[in-house]
Amino acid sequence: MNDAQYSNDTTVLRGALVGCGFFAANQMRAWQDLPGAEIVALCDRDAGRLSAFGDTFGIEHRFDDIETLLTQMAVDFVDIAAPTPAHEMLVTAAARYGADVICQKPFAGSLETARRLIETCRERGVSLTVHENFRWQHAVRRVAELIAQGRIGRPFFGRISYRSGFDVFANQPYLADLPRFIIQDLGIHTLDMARALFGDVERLSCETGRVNLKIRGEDTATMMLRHECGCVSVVDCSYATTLANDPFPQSLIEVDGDRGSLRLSANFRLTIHAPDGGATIEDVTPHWPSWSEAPWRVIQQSVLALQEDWIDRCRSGGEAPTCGRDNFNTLALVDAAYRSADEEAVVVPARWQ
Ligand code: NAD
Ligand code: 89V
Repeated sequence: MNDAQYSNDTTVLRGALVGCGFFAANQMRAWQDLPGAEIVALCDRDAGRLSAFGDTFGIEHRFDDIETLLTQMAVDFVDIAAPTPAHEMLVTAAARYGADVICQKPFAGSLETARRLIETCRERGVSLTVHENFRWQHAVRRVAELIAQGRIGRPFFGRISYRSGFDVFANQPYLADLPRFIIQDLGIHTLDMARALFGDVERLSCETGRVNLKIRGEDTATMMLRHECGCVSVVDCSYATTLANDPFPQSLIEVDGDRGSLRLSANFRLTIHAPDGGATIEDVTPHWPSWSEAPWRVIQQSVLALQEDWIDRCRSGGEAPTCGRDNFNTLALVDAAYRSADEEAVVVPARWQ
């Protein structure tokens, strides 16, 4: 659909949710909270999951394949919560039927595929939004807002730190088998936050490690980014860190500017340090969705915020901040991080142009 078809329109957008696994429940609950959109059909290749999900959320129209769904149901958008290997086929099918696309991260398995999907959606006149939710966390948005307002002057250093020992493999067992794990699954979010706060990246270096020998991929990564604005950031993530008060799944943020600094701590206290030595503490605890539950609340809040913004932009004609073209540059940082670790070199990431 093009933007003009939605503008000044208060009809409820009709969507299909594809993939009824672990994470889809968050997207589904968020849609149910939002009056501007309704999920009218579900699709999953796994009959058991499809049936359980449909019953839980009261969705009658259920399909085991996207083509049949799109032939039989008129939908404005397709929300894809299936894993990355299925994305190319699903995005292409949705675009072919003229439906706007929301797609989970990583939205493509390679930069080449990402380019192809962006072009396909453009040619078909449908929007492509990546469901990159971490930058939609309330506390992260407040940090971004303070930086944009110039509250700490020009940022010259940033740190986005995600360290945890939480057993992510319990809910998402497939993560243990990924040859590339933490950067591709989690670092993609923290790298995207670095871009949201400090802009695009000129060069990047990365060191990885595997502490948990029961999994295939790396579970620690430490990345250093030189942003175009001159700011240098350290983006570090670990699933091998033992902590008494594990902040999972929060990211802790530090930003130093030439007129002050910011510190976001795990208890949702954001401290703004001023040049005169004073400090102001803001409580940036989000308003939690009614259906959210520990420890997933920060993620669930960000899912709701992303989807709410997506509906607003459909109405106003704007493009989502995490549209395909924007997210290409985040995907390029993931690609650059692995290249840097493999080649033991500083890497210049690809860039959408
Ligand atoms: P999952 O394995 O629990 O669920 C995926 C579902 O997709 C399964 O039920 C599977 O049968 C179905 N599926 C696969 N191929 C399909 C196809 N061609 N057509 C229809 N259904 C198909 O996985 P998950 O943990 O829910 O992850 C799904 C996606 O969400 C991944 O891309 C993952 O990276 C992402 N994710 C994002 C976040 C976040 O915070 N943004 C968190 C967790 C997972
Ligand atoms: O966001 C994600 O993709 C999840 C988690 C936060 C658990 O790593 O896999």
